[in-house]
Amino acid sequence: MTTVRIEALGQHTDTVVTVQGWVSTSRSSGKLAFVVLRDGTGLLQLVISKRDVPEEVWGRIAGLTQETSLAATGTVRAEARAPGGYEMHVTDLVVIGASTEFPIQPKEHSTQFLFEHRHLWLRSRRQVAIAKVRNEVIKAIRDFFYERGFTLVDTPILTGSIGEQAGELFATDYFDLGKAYLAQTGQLYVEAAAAALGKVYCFGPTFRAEKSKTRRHLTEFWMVEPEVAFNDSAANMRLQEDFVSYIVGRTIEARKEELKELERDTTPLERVQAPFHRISYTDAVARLNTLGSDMEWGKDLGGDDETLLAQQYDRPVFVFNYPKGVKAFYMKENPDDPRTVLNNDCLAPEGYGEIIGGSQREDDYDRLLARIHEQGLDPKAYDWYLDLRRYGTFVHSGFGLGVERTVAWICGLPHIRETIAFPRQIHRLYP
Ligand code: NSS
Repeated sequence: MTTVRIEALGQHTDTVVTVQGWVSTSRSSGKLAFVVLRDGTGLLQLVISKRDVPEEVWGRIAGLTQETSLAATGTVRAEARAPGGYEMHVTDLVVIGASTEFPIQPKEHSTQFLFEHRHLWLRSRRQVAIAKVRNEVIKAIRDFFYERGFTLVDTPILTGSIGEQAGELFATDYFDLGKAYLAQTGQLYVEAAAAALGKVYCFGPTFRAEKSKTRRHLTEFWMVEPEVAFNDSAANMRLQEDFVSYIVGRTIEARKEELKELERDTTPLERVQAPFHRISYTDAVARLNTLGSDMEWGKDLGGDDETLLAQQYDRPVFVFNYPKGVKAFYMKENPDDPRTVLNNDCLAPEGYGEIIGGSQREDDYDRLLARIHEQGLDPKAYDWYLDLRRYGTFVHSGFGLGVERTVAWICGLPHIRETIAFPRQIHRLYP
């Protein structure tokens, strides 16, 4: 007997096949039973008629509770009204694994309860849809860079004290060498690789011991970080708008079903096309003040300010050239206004806030060293990084896009914790 996945049933109509999966719902009238089966590739309605199956098979119907795993054999027919578009008229059915009192029932559960049962919650239709959107976003990211001749460079997760902000590091003992830290970013390493390969990116998990309990923060998240030799800040923003438009375009095209399952109105996503809006930090502060915010020049934009500003635009907006004081040491000083740096954030519309942080890098040895001192960092730890300015320094820029924030925005989810299978938050390390 041929065993097939539900997604492939279209090639097996009017033939007898076996499918395996888990019971989503089941109901029986005493003579006729309907079971909706789920195998991760789709849904299939099983129709079991008492008179068409041996008595022992009919005897199993009562045990087909939610999430029971089973194998069913029968003839497949197209049936437009059935979930998934096909129906199987069952001639044999074997229970693989019973499931009594599955903890997640088709009713309201608290968020706390659902995250405690995340390993089971993943099976729900919404969670499956989110996982598939995430998979598409990641594939789009890799394709975008591959098509444009970028080389993927895998950067270390165990690092010396190198990163964004000293206070937000996870540390672990590292043999005779003292502490190792989980990477907050791969950026400094891809800067080195950019001098070898021209256009590079890294893509992996990054870690921040931030005590931020917001809907936009995880302690472990995935970030993709391209770095391009000879790109200045303006070219960096052009790359970002092409990149984000590509990801969104691909996902709304390829994941229509999943976005429908998530009840995402894709109209605002269809507008996500280059060019994006651009506003300088200084103008943004003035704009925010006219909108009623008490934002002061010199401070970083908070989540509320980002939301308020982004609401003024119909597509993503770049806020560029922030004050030096609120940004990382490696950003290049703005020659036209040394109080600021040549950087940008990209704010997503509809209240989703910052999805990208990027900048042109300080390529001047002396200025970079001065910034390292100013920020109280240990110059010895950055000696290799300074080498990039000693040996053939070059204008270069790059950025980091957070995968979870991007997926939350595309799916229309209020919180990023559902965008990753097993989210790590300050108060959650299990399952
Ligand atoms: O801190 S960033 O703004 N920038 C960097 O790490 C640079 N080293 C990137 C680069 O230029 N190569 O983080 C970049 C993005 C940010 O816009 C968010 O989308 C995401 O990473 N991000 C986060 N996502 C989830 N949780 C947390 N805690 C988080 N922090 C940043």
